[in-house]
Amino acid sequence: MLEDKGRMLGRMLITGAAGGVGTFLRTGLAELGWRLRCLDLRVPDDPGAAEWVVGDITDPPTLDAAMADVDVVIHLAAIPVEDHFEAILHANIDGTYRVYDAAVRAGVPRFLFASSNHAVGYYERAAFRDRRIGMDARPRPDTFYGVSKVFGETLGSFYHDRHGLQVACVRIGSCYTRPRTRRMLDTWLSPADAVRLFHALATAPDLDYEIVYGVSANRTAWGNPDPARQLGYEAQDDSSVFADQFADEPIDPDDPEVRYLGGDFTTATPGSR
Ligand code: 15L
Repeated sequence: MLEDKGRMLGRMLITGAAGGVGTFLRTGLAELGWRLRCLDLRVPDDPGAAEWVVGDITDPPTLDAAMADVDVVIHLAAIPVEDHFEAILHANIDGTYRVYDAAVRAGVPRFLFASSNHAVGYYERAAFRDRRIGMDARPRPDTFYGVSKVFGETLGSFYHDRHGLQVACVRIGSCYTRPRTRRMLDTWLSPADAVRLFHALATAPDLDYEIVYGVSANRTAWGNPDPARQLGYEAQDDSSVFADQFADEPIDPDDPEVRYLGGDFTTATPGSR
């Protein structure tokens, strides 16, 4: 075990570790000294130094094997966009339940759930020009995908209250190497800040249950940064450095990408993304 600010780093399970965010996190967290166990449907071409478990999160024996001697779970595995409700129900709702349940049965103390900005995607952007949206705002999911993320946040609250699981739910914005759209200037989470954020949440000395926004220090961010900051996250990157590349784009206030926090997810239909 390695020590980080007085807290011992142990074994971390990352579900969905072969995906985009999973790849950013497993690369950066390994460099910080975490002993990683990665779970996904396949081993990627760049497996790194991690131990890999190949299987489906809805398979109990796979999960039981993956949870052995784990100190922190980062649950990323999910359908990452809108889809038919039956598919979302299987992967994102039943799958998330099974991962939480396996973690509690295995005695894992801490659980970091990858929620999404789409848990509040139907709020209008204009309402948050001069103020930040906090955790007290009721969820307004913009898709069945967003509903599944609200479910995961709520299930985490239940598992915290019933079983004492330490839970942080991260409403991840847009985690890519750079913003891909103008809207992402608000929601960008740089890969390096994603590593900083999840490392902070994994090592925070006092975590009960919290919902935090997963974004970089973007000048136009709309989520309240305080809960994540109080858990030790200090974002270092800012999407403003990319703003010029979108400067010539017309801004149509009726465009869902402009009007809503969740952008064009508000008009997404299964398979449209
Ligand atoms: C998400 O939660 C999606 O999984 C990701 O693909 C992006 O669409 C992101 O939201 C976003 O809002 O940019």
